[in-house]
Amino acid sequence: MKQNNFPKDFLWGGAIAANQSEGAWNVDGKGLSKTDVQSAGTVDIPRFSTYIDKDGNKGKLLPFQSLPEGAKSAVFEDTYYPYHSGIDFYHRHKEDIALFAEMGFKIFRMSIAWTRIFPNGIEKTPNQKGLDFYKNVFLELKKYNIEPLVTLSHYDTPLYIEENLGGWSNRKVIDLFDTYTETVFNEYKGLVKYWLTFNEINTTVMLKDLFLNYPQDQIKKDYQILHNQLVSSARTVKKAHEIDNNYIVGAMIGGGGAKYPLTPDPEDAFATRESLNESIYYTSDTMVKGKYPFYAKKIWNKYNVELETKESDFVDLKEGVVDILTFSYYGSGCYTTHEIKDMAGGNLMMGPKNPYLKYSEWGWSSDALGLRFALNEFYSRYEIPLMVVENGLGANDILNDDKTVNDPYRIEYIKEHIIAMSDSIKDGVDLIAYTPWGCIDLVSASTGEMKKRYGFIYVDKNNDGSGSFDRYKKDSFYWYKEVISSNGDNL
Ligand code: BGP
Repeated sequence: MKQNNFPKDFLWGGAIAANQSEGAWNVDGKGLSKTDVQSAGTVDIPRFSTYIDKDGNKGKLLPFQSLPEGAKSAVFEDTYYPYHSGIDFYHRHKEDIALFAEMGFKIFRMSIAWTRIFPNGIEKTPNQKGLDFYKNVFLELKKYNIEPLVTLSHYDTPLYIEENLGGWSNRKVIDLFDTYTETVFNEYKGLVKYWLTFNEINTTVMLKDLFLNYPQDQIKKDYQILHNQLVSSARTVKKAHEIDNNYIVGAMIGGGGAKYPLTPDPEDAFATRESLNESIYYTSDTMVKGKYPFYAKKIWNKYNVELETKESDFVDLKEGVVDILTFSYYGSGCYTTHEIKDMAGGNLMMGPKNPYLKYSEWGWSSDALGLRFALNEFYSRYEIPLMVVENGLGANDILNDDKTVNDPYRIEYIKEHIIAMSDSIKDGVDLIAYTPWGCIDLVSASTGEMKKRYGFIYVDKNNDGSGSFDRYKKDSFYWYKEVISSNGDNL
């Protein structure tokens, strides 16, 4: 008997991103992405980017810091860069896709590295080997009837653009991104149906909450960066529809969308609402409704933001509204106006610790009901199809001597979230897909570690880059396979 609410055509799958999985960082004409100069870190030690200053001294930058005058990004021989080898998806994708097919995936979220197609982001003609690589991946997926869901930009802007043009704060990058997206939309017509523009596009304006002493000037710049990306995203949606009206293009919002007041103090409730407006809805409202929300002005005033805009931007925003809304959800956050002792972080959030929730080894909360909360919030606001395109538990799995991995904690986590999604569908939410993050172990984005594993498939690679890179099925592999084949009945 059917126990859940998933529709027959529900898209079960998994998600990865180019920079965290492909490796082959300088192979077949690929240029450097800004993530290629990022070191490894830990939960306590932040990752940094490496450079040489104008006097030849080595230097390190935190994510929001800019290169000093005259400095150049550089790859150091004595530094380990975890993305350079990733999990070698570049060479092993056939084996990996076969494993996804064995689990019964209907959809697979991945991203294209802009630098494989246009190595510096500025060229006029694309790099054929880069185009061929993704074509082969899409063909391989097609073989198993797995629908690709392709993110066009997953935190990996070409390094050339970052260094020489000032990155996304420069409006010229909008045109360069147009060239890249138009190229891939034409190239992969018939092979791809679902596209996402920028991964966790709202991240830029959330950084200020993650680092102490975040520079005020940088906050203004962050709103400009986001504006340029929102315009770029809207133009991308328009272009996609012009090239193929079967293309479905989505927004991808990070940070979960579930945040609670820590106390019943009305001040806390209101401040929480304001915080959600700033971090999540400012971005998603603009992408879904085609214009900045009424409270945008208040936010700009708060941070003294004066956006550099063109009239055509507002036309683009209006005409380039997304078809679907997708988001990442790992756990919920709290907000308070009172003084707090216990802080907690996790996927772009930093705030008071919730005494009712469990926290992972990396300090991320686990809150399945929060997913139902977020799904209901997003759907009641927009009433367009939703996808949960990232979710999962990062844990330090152990590969047993017999090459098995017992990960009941992951099964438990995903199971609770599947129940929450099923309940949301019953609530009336039009949820069409679920792609848990890191369906195969990959390099962590926040810490650069390998041991923060999310996969149903174990990859034999260690934090320092050693290992055979061989793949092994975890217990959760067999469990998820059964979930998919029963369309969510057998949990
Ligand atoms: C999201 C990113 C992903 C991913 C995930 C998990 O913010 O879109 O790229 O890595 O978080 O984070 P982490 O890898 O830091 O555990």
